[in-house]
Amino acid sequence: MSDLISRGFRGKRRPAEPGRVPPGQYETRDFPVLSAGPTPRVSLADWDFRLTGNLDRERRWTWEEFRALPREKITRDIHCVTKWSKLDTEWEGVSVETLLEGVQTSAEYVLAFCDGGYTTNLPLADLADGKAWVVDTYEAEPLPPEHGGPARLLVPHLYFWKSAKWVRGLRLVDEDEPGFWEALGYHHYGDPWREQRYWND
Ligand SMILES: Nc1nc2c(c(=O)[nH]1)N[C@H]1C(S)=C(S)[C@@H](COP(=O)(O)O)O[C@H]1N2
Ligand SMILES: [Mo]
Repeated sequence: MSDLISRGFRGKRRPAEPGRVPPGQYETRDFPVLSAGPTPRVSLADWDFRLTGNLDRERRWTWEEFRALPREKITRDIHCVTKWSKLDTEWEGVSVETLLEGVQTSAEYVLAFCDGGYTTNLPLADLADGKAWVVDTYEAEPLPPEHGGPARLLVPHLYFWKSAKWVRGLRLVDEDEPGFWEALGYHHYGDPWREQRYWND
């Protein structure tokens, strides 16, 4: 009897807590790979991270300099516009707030740029107040290349296409300009709780 109960219990997937998954999303335990092109490869010796555009002076970190910055552990839910959500994903990296320390700018928007040419646009305020990170570690392991390693942006409060893989820097800009998917019809902001999937949502 107890055998039966425990077998049944083990086999059953615990449904997501109500309110945890935004409208129109379902929970997955997998980690799907969604890339618009091939996985770019860059050696860590050639890797750097830059802040460019409208700011007092450009900033640049080599891989070693980036790794020496103050780091945070982050546990967040992520939501892909193709409707999967993954709960309690675990990352480590540097908050964008840390990277922006001391930066003087009048820019209100950012275009994140990546190896491979992908871009995505965000309001600077969404990156600046401690809810976005450049992460290099997933579940305590180096971020796998297909998921954006060596480093990706993590902006979990927006749809996951804003979390640019293979990110190499942020361009601070005065005018919002669409990134790769935004130019192809995805919403410029992308709040999953308001289902901002496409231009007119
Ligand atoms: N550089 C780059 N970043 C990207 C993408 C991409 O094609 N290229 N795809 C985006 C989309 S649409 C999603 S849903 C997530 C997927 O991340 P994953 O492959 O780690 O699940 O990465 C986002 N970041
Ligand atoms: Mo996506």
